[in-house]
This record gives sequence, C-alpha cells and structure tokens, in this order.
Amino acid sequence: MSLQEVLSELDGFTVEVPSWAYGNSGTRFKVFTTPGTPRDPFEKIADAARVHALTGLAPRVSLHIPWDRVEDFGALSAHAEEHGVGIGAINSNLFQDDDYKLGSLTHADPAVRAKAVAHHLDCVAVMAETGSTDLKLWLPDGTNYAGQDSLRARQDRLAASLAEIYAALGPEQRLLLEYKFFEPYFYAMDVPDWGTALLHCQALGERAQVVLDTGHHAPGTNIEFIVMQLLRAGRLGAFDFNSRFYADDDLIVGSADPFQLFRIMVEIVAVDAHRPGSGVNFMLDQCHNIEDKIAGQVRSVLNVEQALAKALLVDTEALTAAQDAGDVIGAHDVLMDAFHTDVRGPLADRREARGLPRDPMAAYRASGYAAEIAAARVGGTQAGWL
Ligand code: PSV
Ligand code: MN
Ligand code: MN
Repeated sequence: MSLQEVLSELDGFTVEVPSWAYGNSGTRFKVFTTPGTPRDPFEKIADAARVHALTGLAPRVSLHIPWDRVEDFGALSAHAEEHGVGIGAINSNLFQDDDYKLGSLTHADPAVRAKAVAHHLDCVAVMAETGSTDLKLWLPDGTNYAGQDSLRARQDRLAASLAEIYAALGPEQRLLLEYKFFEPYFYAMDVPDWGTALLHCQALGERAQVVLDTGHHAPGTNIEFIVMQLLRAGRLGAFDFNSRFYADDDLIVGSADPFQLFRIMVEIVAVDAHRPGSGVNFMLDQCHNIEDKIAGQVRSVLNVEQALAKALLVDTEALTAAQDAGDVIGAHDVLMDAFHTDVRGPLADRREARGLPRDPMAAYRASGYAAEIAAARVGGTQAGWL
C-alpha cells in the first residue's frame, strides 16, 4: 500500500474544538487579554470556523453552559452552519456557584443536588436546540479532609443524581463522564479515575461513556493502557486532549510529549476507533494563555492529525510477528520506526489535494485575520474562561 493510501484512513477524521479556547484565560495569578478576543459565543464560533477552514479537521465546537448561553441557540447553530461548522458537546458547569462549595451532584442537601440536576436538564434543552448529541459532565466535587463527608454516601448520591440526568436524554444522546484525580479538592475527588467513571457509566446504561482528559492523571500514568481498557469495555466516549507538565496545564496537545500522543493513537488505530462512527469524540480541552489562540488551535489539531498519521504507519504485520516471536527490541523498533517517520510532507500533499492550504499556519499568518478581528472587535467585554 502506498503512503497516501495508508493516509486515506484520515478521511473523515475530525477534532472538536472548545469554545473556551478562543476566550481569554489564565492562571489564578493573571489573565492576559488579547486584542481581537471574542466578546460573545458568535465570535468564538467565527474563530473556531477559521481553524476548520484552514485545516479541514475541526468541524465542531463544544459549548460550555452558562459561559456560552445565548438568547437564541437556534440562531447560534445557524451562525455556526453559515460558517461551515456545527455545535458539538454541551459542557455543564458545576464549579462556579457558591451553593456547590461542599458538592453539587454529591451534596448532602437534596435541594442542592436538585439544583445541579436541573442545570443538566437545562443543558439537555440546549442540546435539543442545537442538535448536540453529547452532554459532557466534569464533576468538580470532592472533599479536602478525611472524615469531612462519607465517601460512600457521596457515591450513592452521585449515582442517583446521574440516573436522573441520564433519564432525560434522548435515544440518540449520550452522557460523557469525565474523571480527574485532583483539584479543586485534594483529599478525595468523587470521580477521580477511569474506574469510578466506568462503574457509574455501566450502572447508567449503554449511552453513558467515559471522557479521558489527558491532563487529569498522576505523573507517570500509562494513559494508553487506560485508552485500551476503555475501548475493550466499549466505553471510551471521548478525549479531552491537551498537554501537561505539572497539573491540569491545558497546554497544546502533543507539545510536551508527542510520543505519548502517538502511543494513544496506536491503541485507537488498533481497533479502528479513528474512523467516523466509532463513537469516540476527539475533542480538545485547552486554553491559550500567552499564545495566539487561533494559531494555538491550528497547531493542536495538526498535532493530533500527525500523531494519528504516524500510528497508521505502524507495520502491524511486522509488529505482531516480532511480538509473537518474543522479539522485544524488534517489536519496539517497529513502533519507533513509525513514530520517527516525518509525515509533515505527505500531510501537506493531502491538504493540497483537498483544496486546503499546504501550510495552515502560514496561511493563517498571511490571512490578516488576527489584525482584522483586533480592529473590528472593539468595545464590549472580552469573553473569558474565569
Ligand atoms: C477542569 O479540570 C476542566 O479542565 C475539565 O477538564 C473540563 O473538561 C473543563 O474544565 C471544562 O469544564
Ligand atoms: Mn477536560
Ligand atoms: Mn481539566
């Protein structure tokens, strides 16, 4: 098979981009503002559409409620469509309300739990208006001190709250449950790991699936192992891609450890989960605190594509033969050969053949879009993450 034939497996592969990547973001120390930053969800979508126009890879935008609340979600969907993109997952927000200090879906007070469930029903209504099929839930609940609350009772309350939310979904809609081992609480998060997320999803039903955020694991965790295991269980619903050095850094995917991203993609390719219809939604969950946001997103989707292209190049026959023969170094070499292949030229050829810029980053710089939005978007308040 020729290289371009192998790479034809990339046809139909897409990456979903987050609306919050286009707004201002920062750390608890400082949020830097940037001229041209969107002031509302319509402008965020216009910027996201640029990423798709330049790369052909990013046709959907995730929304975050209430950050992206608009009067008329039908109008927002129509605006997205006019710009050549669609609405992706709807993310709920349980981490910015005083009532949730001691928990939301796990809170001891039924009234607080009911409020958190109602927020998700509101998100389901947004899904109906936008045609979104994925409700994504990251649970920020947890405790800071041993004995603060019953770990077990919190799991029971969570299971009951999730069941109410799941029951509100239509037959084509999914609940995507994300885990994170630390932050904003540090003694015990209520959904700290993929095992806990999986158990809740299995109790809910087929359309409850796990989200793997690459920044939500302890250092040294073998993430591709988790990818493989969730795929085996038929429960890998989505990725939140990003890069981390220390914590939940949300930096550009593939920038810190492109080899890890490749190893993840090897597990994906092993079961053809990169193909459309596999049920795995490849999303970014990133913030661009100091770099140009649109360029940051372009780089990110290209990094994901590159990692997938390399994974597709693995000589699986040679790999299996070496593995079966117990040839440890031989098997490792087969994998590394694919990883060390420079696919940038062939991917540029593919883009050119599809009427896209060979070099999307150069095309973005040459387009003058950054200056255009800086001049046009004056007045109003820039959208922000926090
Ligand atoms: C917080 O850790 C977080 O980064 C989660 O990963 C969510 O996916 C994201 O915020 C948006 O709610
Ligand atoms: Mn995430
Ligand atoms: Mn995160």
